[in-house]
Amino acid sequence: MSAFIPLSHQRLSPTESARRAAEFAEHLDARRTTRHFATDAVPREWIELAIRAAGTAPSGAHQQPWTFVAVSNPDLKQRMRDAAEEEERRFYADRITPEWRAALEPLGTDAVKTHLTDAPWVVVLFRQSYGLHADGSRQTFYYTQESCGIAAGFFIAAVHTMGLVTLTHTPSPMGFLSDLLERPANEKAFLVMPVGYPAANAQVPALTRKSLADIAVFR
Ligand code: IYR
Repeated sequence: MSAFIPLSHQRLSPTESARRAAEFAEHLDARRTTRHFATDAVPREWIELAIRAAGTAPSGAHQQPWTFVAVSNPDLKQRMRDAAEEEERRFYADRITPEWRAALEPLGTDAVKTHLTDAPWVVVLFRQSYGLHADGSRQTFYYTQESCGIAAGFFIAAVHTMGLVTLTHTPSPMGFLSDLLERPANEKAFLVMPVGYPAANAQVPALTRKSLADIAVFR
């Protein structure tokens, strides 16, 4: 039985809630994913703060089943890029289906992953598929996919809020990241997120988002 404490909360005026709601939606609507990163440095403290923000995400049974590995070492980033590109070349040559190729076509993705070496930081989110008790036995973790998805969302929002960009990169398979980053067997690479400033000539696909009517149903 855990202890309970009073919730710290101050109710906003309806005007203030409405104002913040509109401002936040507009703020997130300005976020874009780009593949083009500047090589300019980003302080480690900013990455630490984005990870702190991500670590506030709700998680199944509050098990916080995530590990963020933040890589700035150029050699290590290069090795990650080499390994990712090797997998991606196989993906784009053989594993991709015609339907998948058509879906990716508007995004202009290919096996070349310059963002993994251009961005000053590459943050790899590992999902802890189970935990380890002090005696080394396994502890079941619940809803780890959902938990890590939410934490990734918080991280992405934090990066956007500090005026930086990130790209949700999912090399497949991602097993090479466990080896390169020396992660234990209970951790599975979940998402790769290069973080930095956009390149001066950064481009994004000319995409539109679904409208509210397309994504929401009210009953
Ligand atoms: N993992 C590949 C392919 C890829 C898949 C999806 I779904 C994307 O939205 C983008 C890319 C790659 O990283 O290129």
